[in-house]
Amino acid sequence: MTAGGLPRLEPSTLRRLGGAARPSLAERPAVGIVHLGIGAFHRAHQAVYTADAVERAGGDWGILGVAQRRPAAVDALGPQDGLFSVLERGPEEDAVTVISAVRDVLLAPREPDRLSEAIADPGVHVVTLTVTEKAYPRDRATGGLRLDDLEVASDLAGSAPRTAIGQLARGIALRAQREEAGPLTLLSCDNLPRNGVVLRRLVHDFCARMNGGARTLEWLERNARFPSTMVDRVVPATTPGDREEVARRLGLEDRGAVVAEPFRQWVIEDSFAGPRPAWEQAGALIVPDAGPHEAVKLRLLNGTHSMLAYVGGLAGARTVAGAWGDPSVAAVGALLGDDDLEPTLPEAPGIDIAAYRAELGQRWINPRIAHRLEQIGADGSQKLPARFAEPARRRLADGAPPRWIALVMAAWARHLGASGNGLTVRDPGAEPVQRALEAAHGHRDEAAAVLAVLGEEVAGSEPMADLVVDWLGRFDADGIAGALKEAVRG
Ligand code: CS2
Repeated sequence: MTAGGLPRLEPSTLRRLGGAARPSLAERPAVGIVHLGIGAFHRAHQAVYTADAVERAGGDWGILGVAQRRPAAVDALGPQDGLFSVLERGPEEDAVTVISAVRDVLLAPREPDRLSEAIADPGVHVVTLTVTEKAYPRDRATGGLRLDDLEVASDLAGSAPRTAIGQLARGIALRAQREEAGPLTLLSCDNLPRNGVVLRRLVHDFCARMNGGARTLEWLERNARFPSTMVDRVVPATTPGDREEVARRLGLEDRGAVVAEPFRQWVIEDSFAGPRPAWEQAGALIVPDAGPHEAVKLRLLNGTHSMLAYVGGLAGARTVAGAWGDPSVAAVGALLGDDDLEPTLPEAPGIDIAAYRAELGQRWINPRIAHRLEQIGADGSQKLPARFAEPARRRLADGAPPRWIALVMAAWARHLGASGNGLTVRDPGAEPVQRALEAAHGHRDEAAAVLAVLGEEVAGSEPMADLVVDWLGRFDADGIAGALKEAVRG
């Protein structure tokens, strides 16, 4: 029994329940996947696909979920034998499903050896990752591993690894010593363009510099694959109210519950080193090239999300639904898509962009999903380049400076600056930008400070800087609401 008087969700209590929410626990699969970053997104996305795939096609595809830093997920899921529920909030009604795909959990810094052993285990064929953008320590100029990152340096020096890249390299080094272990697929599920290519480069760079890494590198070349993927599902942070709702529906307390919208999508490049779950039977698309899907989603969904966070936040909204409900902000969203993002998309055969955008609008106004702008606004220093660097470069090259991307960057400057926009700043990577903003004399310096994250080409562009300066001037003269109204009218 828990403090609230309800028994905790775990196999024996779940067995007593009836109803559709109950998964079969008769033959839970053995671990075949190691997942780095067992946060809410993984639980509501890949774990759901994997549970569905196993239910339909079988296979030992249980998940060992690894928490990277904080013990919260391990403390929640450990006593529940990996069970947790997904509370799906549709526009009109909710549904709750218990997912049994997670077989075990561990906290990486507490059990580094167990993590390496798991990556080297012959029964494991796939490692998936949702570690967020900032866990890919890339040099902005070269795209290679950032050697000046203190955690990377400490991992390379042989300490218990703190970075995801160091953890992978250590596990792979062990696997390379084991004849029987077989090939391995490493699947990044983070919101980065060409996430598989990025992950491959970082793991290779790390192994090349690691003590005795030559053999591991050779093994990697022959035995590892890094498919790129596009993942999509809105997963707002779980609130106490959500947990109460789950408790009411299950009659059990679930400390690992997550909330999600009904929509979910997963596009995976068909480049696996060995066996994989039948994810396509759970609705995943397995394609030769995930690039077009990735670009469409990262720009139109995530890019517009960042606009809603900074511009909507400045206009006083606190959730996606609230920001999208503000006519000026929604008009900016439409213009950003029309003028600055859509023209930069690659050929995307089979994707109906107009229908995709219309569906995004429907997802965003779902009033029962309280997707907080603060959550989206975190880590802008990592997210903005992934979402806007390429479109901004392309628009500038086409002689069509991207006015709405410039607006987002100006709003980001206000978010990070002394006056803020009312949303808490959570972005360790933004320190250099914040320092530059503090030292700024005027709008031109502010523009240079924020544009730096979009890379040299964009930061060095005069027309781009002019646009950001223009927006900052309008904010000062007309206030955000006035500036937006005026701009969308024209
Ligand atoms: C969001 C994403 O927090 C953010 O930056 O843009 O987490 C977004 O909700 C997901 O990518 C949707 O799939």
